[in-house]
Amino acid sequence: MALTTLPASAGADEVVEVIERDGGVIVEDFVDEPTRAGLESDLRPILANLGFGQDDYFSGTKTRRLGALFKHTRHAQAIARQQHFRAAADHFLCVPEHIFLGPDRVTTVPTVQVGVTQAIDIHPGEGSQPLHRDDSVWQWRHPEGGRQARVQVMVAVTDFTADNGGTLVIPGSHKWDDDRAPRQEEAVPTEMKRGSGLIWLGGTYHAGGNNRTDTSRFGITVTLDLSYLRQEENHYLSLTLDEVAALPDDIRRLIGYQASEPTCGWIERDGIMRDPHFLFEDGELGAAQVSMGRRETA
Ligand SMILES: O=C(O)CCC(=O)C(=O)O
Ligand SMILES: [Fe+2]
Repeated sequence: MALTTLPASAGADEVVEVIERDGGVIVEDFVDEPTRAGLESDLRPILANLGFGQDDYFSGTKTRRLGALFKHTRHAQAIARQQHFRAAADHFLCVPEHIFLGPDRVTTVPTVQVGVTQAIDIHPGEGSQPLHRDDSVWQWRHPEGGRQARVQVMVAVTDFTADNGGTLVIPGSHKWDDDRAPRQEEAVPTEMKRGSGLIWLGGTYHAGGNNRTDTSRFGITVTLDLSYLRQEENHYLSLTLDEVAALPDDIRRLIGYQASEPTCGWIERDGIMRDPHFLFEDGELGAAQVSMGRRETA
């Protein structure tokens, strides 16, 4: 079963309906050509100066990854604002819940925030990633009252094909519980023209694919996440970096300058997703890399 592709003229209802059913959908012309070309010309030169990933479990060894995209290109803004993406995030994430304040039943509606911005450039010879759910960063459980925590997009900067590592997706896997392991033969490749976007849920199993061609597959992923998946008090803005540096190591880590398995809280430096505590280790990058956790089964 291939993923459904909708034209850019599709309504929000159609996009939501297909995602409800399959866990993901491809939208053609997700960004216009000037935006796609701008993303490519702003980011390719930066990527070209980065090394490859350093682990064959997740990040790959023939893949270049760049984060902090709002710093590197103004065209990333168009992705975060794209209408189908936002409509899907509104539908799946901005779900009202009630709480009680004494006798008063009060409705709360979460907002969304950008969780990840990452350019992913898969070079020839890269193998496929293990199939995974990106909401694993919070150990999200399924079904969590049917709630989703993340709506994500992969924008094709180059064409995505079955041969060049087009994102593998298991349709319908957003409905699976946590005891079912994903199998490679259940996954279908995302085949889409450059400028298109694959929108999928944090609970949908997917993976970067194997690039068997001689050119790179360049995509940009942006996530919209539940805004409350963060610290209640915003220590990042309450203390300056100098004030944080003056704190003892254990307190610094406690207020957020530490990543959590698997891969939550990273900062990209030199193309590697790093545990942020390296920032305070005498300016040394160190070997700090986020960890996916320990493998229990082969
Ligand atoms: O590059 C891709 O197609 C997917 C990458 C991915 O799923 C990830 O790095 O979490
Ligand atoms: Fe992923």
